[in-house]
Amino acid sequence: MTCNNCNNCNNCNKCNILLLAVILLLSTAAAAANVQLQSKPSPTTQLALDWLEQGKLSGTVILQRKTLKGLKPDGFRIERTPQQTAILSPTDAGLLYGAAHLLRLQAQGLTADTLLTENPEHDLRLLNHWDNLDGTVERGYAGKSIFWPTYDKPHLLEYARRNAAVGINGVVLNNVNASPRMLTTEILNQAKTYADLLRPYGIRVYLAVNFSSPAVLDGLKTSDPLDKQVQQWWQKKARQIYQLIPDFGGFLVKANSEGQPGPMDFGRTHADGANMLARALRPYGGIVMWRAFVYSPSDPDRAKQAYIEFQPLDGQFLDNVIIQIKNGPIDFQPREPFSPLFGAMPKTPQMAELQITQEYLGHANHICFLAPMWEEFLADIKHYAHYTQQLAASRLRAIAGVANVGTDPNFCGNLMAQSNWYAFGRLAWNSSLSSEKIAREWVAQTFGTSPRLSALVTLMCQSREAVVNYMMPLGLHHIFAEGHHYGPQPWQNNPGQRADWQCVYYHRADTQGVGFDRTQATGSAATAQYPAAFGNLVENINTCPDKYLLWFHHASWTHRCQTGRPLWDELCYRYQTGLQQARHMLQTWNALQPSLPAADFLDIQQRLQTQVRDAEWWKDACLLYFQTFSRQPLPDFVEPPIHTLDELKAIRLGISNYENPSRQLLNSKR
Ligand code: GCV
Repeated sequence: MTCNNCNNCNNCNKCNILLLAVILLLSTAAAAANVQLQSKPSPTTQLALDWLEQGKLSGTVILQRKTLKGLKPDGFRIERTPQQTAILSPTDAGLLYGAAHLLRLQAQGLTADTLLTENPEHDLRLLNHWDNLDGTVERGYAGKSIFWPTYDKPHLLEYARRNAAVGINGVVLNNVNASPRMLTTEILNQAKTYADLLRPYGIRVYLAVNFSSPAVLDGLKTSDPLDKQVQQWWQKKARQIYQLIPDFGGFLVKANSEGQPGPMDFGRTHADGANMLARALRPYGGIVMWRAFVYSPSDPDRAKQAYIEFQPLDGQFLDNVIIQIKNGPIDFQPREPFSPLFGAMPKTPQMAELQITQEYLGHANHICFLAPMWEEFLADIKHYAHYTQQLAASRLRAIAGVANVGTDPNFCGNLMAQSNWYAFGRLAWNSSLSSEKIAREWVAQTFGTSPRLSALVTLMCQSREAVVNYMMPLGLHHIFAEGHHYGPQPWQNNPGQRADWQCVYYHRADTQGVGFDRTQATGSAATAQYPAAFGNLVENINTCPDKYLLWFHHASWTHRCQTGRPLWDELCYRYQTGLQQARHMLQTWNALQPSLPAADFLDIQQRLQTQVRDAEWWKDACLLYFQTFSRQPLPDFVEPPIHTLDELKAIRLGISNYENPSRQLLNSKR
């Protein structure tokens, strides 16, 4: 554990004295808003003091570094008496989080309990930036990279503040599709600049690395992890990094996935690759986050492949390796069951990877609050995969979110999307928080506490289900347009390409029914990878929740859903409901105009209008297409389609220009 004062010692004498000075100074004198400090506190405690002062927190607040039983390093205790409020924490970062907590309460018109203790559930709460060195952001909808090729200091510091305010304490600075150039001296020096700027906010930097770096950067004959020279190359690189960045967090690796190099290129395993990097980082306390997002065709069902590749490696990873797993077994769909890998590797630390950026949820055009999706996932892995117990016993407790941040002045492409960044941080701290509580907190801090704004909280909490309904209800998945993943293309079926890159592979519609049979009885047996309680539940079509029906079953068009409706009617009902929910969101927003800043109101209003048109598009495209298989009329409750299937099939959106002329059709007939 490094000391918080200099970040590179183990509580040396020098640092102990410094810490003592800060404690005395803060505990005897530091009423946040009105006390003159006689000597400098640490940069982190100074930030806490600044926040409290700027937040005009009423009364006297004392910050005190203190080790208390039951407090984790980043945890804090708040003790409130009529005279003063004390924030106590073993670390400066904990004091900062405590200050943020007080401000969060104040923004909601609340005061702290007389005694409250907060500990983070995950020690490492990380953002993953999919930022490329040329400034583009993979799946980014909020402008360019905030790191590459250059940065704007005020924007970066505000980004840091927002992270720290929700407890995010680590950032991976670059895309998992990593350029080997990331490890050049020039780029590492730039990473050092970011590490220095982010450090006061309690944020460490991490890098995504390309497994072929030794060969590509320095001409080694191989990047085989069992090769001595390769091992030495990584050791030397680690030494160089830690000389520049003493508190460097570690590496994130996407290996043997979607064309990225990895140990399997040399006949080695993921464990061989991860352990080689882990050995290089270990002397400095660094970790390796090794992604399990792999889908080599080891099985005809893509949903099974990561489990097949990783589960047998349980117990083979060194203790500074953690396996990073996307929440679902496919790829950040609007709704997926949890990945069966969770809980299936009891001897290996695991971390969840959530996607904050809305790759599959309407980019920055659709308003979709993601906390309900994450709440559902977290509840499921707690219930079925014993996540809480596993976390408690784990050597490394971490969680990551793929960032939705860019150079846009509002960071996230639109103001409402900031709520997802906020929600990720809050859930990383405490995964038991409800979506509703998080939404309430965010609304209060963003727009104030007018009682009318409770309608916005409701809108947010319902928005994810609306998106699922108009895009992919009942367990449908991956029927997006290829490439940019915006808009429907359930008919996509490119001859000669990988089967599992085609939409028809996922929905398997035919005249009998629709859905992917993943049962043991008749299908791919993906259900067998799950803990029995979940596997049995979804194996049986009569007990499988409707929300996962077509994920696990090829259900007949006449199958009676749990609502009592036959499948075709239910599908129609969901798409129609999704459209109505999108319209309702727009109406709710319109009614909130007096309570909202004008520019934000108009910007989100326009996006909601687009969202309604897109919901019509999804409904028409999917129902007309699936109707060619069900051969049944649209029930009366479904609005007649605005567009024909042929017209909708003709829409071709560019990968980077999805607002191109072919989209005009969606407006033209309204
Ligand atoms: C960073 C999906 C996305 C890719 C992403 C990949 C991953 O395939 O579409 O953009 O690449 O997941 O998570 O590695």
